[in-house]
Amino acid sequence: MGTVTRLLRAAAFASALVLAASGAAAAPVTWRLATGYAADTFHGANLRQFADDVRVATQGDVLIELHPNNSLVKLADIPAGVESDRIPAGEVIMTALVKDIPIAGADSVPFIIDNYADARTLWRFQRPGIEKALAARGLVVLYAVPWPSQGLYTTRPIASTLDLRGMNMRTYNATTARIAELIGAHPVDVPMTGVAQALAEGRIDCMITSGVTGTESRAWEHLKYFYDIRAWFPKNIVIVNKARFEALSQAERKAVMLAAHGAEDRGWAASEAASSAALRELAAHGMHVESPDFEIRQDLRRYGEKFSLEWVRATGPEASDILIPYYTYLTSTRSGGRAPAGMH
Ligand code: PCA
Repeated sequence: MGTVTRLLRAAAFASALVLAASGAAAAPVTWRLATGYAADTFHGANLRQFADDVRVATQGDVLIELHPNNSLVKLADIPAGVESDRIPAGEVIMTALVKDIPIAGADSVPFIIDNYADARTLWRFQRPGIEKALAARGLVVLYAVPWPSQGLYTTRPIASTLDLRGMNMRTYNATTARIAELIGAHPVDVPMTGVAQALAEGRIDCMITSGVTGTESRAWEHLKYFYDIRAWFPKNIVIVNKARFEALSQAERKAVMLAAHGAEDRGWAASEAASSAALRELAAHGMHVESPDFEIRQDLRRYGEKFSLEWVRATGPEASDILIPYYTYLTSTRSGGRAPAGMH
């Protein structure tokens, strides 16, 4: 090798080192983010905005590539996928974590939340435990945003939950399946992205989900009644593999977390706005949108209490670590509150 070639090589190597050290030549980091939900739901729009904010704040150094609709991995497999780093990031409904992290189930304890402010209070007390449990599995929490409150859809009017016995009830996780079972309905597991088709095929005659999901699935084509029972406010949580997160520079981590805070605030407001718009849309399509009458409420409460008790027992002291401060806060800020079973 000639001296000139050798010199040129040395110079190229030296400049590569300088570039690498300055970070100028570093390729952008791309996180694929899998979600089991549609891109055009308010959660999807919020995620897009979050990805955009991260890109802008890191000057294109951190890119989040969205894979909606269960297209990359199915919803149920997302937590394990992110844990094993098969996919760097994901969005799941928090109750999907309940088998490994029982306190995630606080999200579907029925009838303990009246409104978005209560839901946010619950999240405040639930978050430290969720963060800790996820950190132990190598996961970092970015943000969580609730679906609107869950209402009851039926093909025909119901006078009590006895009328739900034997109906095919659409469920979306172990929690909703247990509720169907308690009520005496047949659980039919259908992911959100399959609800419209299941309705069209007449495979379900009732379901508990938000006005938003009913609207997006054109529920009115098969279901005629919507009872605004406000059963619970399940949250979607966005997580990232911890090693991936820690591989970012300190400034990038800060930028991601800042964008995540923004996404959380924006998402809660979007959820609330989408909730009222959805109920108006259900009614505009001829659905009977009703508040449940006293008997149905009493009935549902009984099942709700049974479910809460099961959850409190299965979860142990960690359940009280969330629910006691939650109720203490609620009762200190207003008279009453909705006390769950097992916490009286
Ligand atoms: N929509 C999702 C989860 C809760 C909701 O409102 C679904 O029905 O699967």
